[in-house]
Amino acid sequence: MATTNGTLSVVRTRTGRRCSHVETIDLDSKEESSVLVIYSGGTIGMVINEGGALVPASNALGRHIRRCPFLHDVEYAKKRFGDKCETSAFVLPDTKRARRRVLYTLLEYEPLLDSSNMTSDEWIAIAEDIKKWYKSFDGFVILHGTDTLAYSASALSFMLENLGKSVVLTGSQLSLFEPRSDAKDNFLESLVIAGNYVIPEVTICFGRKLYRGNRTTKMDTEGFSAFDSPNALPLATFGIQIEVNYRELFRPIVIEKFRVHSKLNSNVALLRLFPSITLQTVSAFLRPPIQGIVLQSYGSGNVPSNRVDILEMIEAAIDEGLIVLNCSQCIRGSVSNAYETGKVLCDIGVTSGADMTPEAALTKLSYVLTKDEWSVEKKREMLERNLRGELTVTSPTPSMSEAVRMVSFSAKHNLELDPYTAANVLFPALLGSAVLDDNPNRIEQLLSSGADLSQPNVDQRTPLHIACCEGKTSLVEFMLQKGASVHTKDRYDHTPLNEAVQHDHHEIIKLLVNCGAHLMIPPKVLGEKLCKAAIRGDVTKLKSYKIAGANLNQCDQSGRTPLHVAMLHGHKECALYLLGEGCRMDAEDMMGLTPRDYAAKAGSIGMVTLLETKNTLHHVKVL
Ligand code: ASN
Repeated sequence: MATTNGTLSVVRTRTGRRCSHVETIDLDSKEESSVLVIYSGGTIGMVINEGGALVPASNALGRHIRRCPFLHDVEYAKKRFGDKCETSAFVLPDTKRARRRVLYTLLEYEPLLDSSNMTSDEWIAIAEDIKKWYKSFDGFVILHGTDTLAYSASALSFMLENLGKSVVLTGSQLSLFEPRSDAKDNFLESLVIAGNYVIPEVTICFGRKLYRGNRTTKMDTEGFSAFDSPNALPLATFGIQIEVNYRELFRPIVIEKFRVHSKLNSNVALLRLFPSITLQTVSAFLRPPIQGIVLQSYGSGNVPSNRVDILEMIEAAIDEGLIVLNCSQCIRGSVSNAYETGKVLCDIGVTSGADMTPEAALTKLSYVLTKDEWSVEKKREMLERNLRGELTVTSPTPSMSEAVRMVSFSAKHNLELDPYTAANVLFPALLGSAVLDDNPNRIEQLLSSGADLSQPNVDQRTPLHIACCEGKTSLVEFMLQKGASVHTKDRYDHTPLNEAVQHDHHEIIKLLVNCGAHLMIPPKVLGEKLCKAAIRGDVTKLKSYKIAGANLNQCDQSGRTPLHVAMLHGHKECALYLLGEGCRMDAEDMMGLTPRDYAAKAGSIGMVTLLETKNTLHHVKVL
């Protein structure tokens, strides 16, 4: 089904369900960022049908956004995209307080769904699209109905493994087409977050707050503050300033690339206990094909311990390999073994769901059950483990002693600093100096005092930028294992990977790439950089780009590849390296000239011979 929404042209997929082609955005300014908006449905784009009920309207939201001055800056788009501005990417107006202008593309699904009609197939489709476009965009926003938003966010949080970029889900209580809609703020704030902050989590942006998706639940059918995360602080709040709670962010702490786990097990169920529940009801939940249930118990994880019939039935099912995950019916708090009525569950092998929401517990179960490489014991163990910040593990509360010391220092010296400003300004500086001193112990100390590796300094540089620039390989590894983000861009648009490439730290480049880092440079600009290196005959630099994932056949604005210019300037070693990496001798520049023509025109006989040597490639490999 073809739909056009600005930059989007659509191809039907195998399932016939969704769109699959998106134009990427080449950023040409350091002040811009790119966001892919996946539009799955929900009230945000609904209209009233003939029957008087709200239903999603296809091909309408994109057109409407183009006419909304608070969501699309026509003037900027005209300047930026010229004649193509009517179909170009959307441009978020200048929000003054956000650093980058957010350019975004809309990918509208077909059909659009009320989220009550969504299934795990849609979660998989969203996860696959994020995978497909992961390298092309700085962040992702998913427009979604509110009814099952918490389920989708929870499921995605598990499926998107080693996530390094912001994925923000949002929706609204009133349609964007309505004047009093909450959609405008929710959408706009989501775009600001996805385009300006690296919050490597699946989050929900709603009612001026950003929540961790798998901690969130829909609390209100009517209010604009429809969501809450009762057992976790919001990750950010939107006032005059956007206050990001950096210390609360969850980050992958392994050096592994982003990947998507696109399988979920549907043989799961939620069993909510109630007084006088019959054995037949319980038994219906424990029978095949069910493989796991979330048992919603009373209070802090209690069940009727006098119902031996039920307990024996549950125990028998567990012995057969069924997983029973215990969560509370209460909105706030955790299950525990405080009461005899709770301890009985532990005694019969029920797994503790700690303080997970039912949405998180169910989707985690569904995810864990598809990890075929794990035994049942391992699956139970992983369910109790904190995988994506979905449950609380008691860790020592970081003391603010360091920040307090800073404040007393500032008080003594008459500097006006409250503890938060002090922490925001001074911690990044102290971390930076610990990096320069190659001192992991001091970094560790600062982290336990409340510092955060993702908190940027005034130049938006993180400690990882500094370590990559200085070539501190073991510190880079150390910080990646502490969750440092590889995607943060500094004031000059440099990621840690750019720093490592610029300074030719090959081991660091490898580490970063293994942790999911990739070059975010428009192809022609990359071509210019490669040609510049080849003009200098700088093989080390070309190797740096190669390790970072660059295509060495990439041409510049004039169609010249690095091999063209290496030939032109007679850099033999460089030409040999490029040939060895499979660079093409027949690549033509804008005037139809090949590297061979360049060598001939430059009068470099040696280079022509080099190219003409029959066994050049073999020779190069040997070299
Ligand atoms: N029924 C709608 C949905 O979940 C509710 C909403 O989006 N506010 O799609």
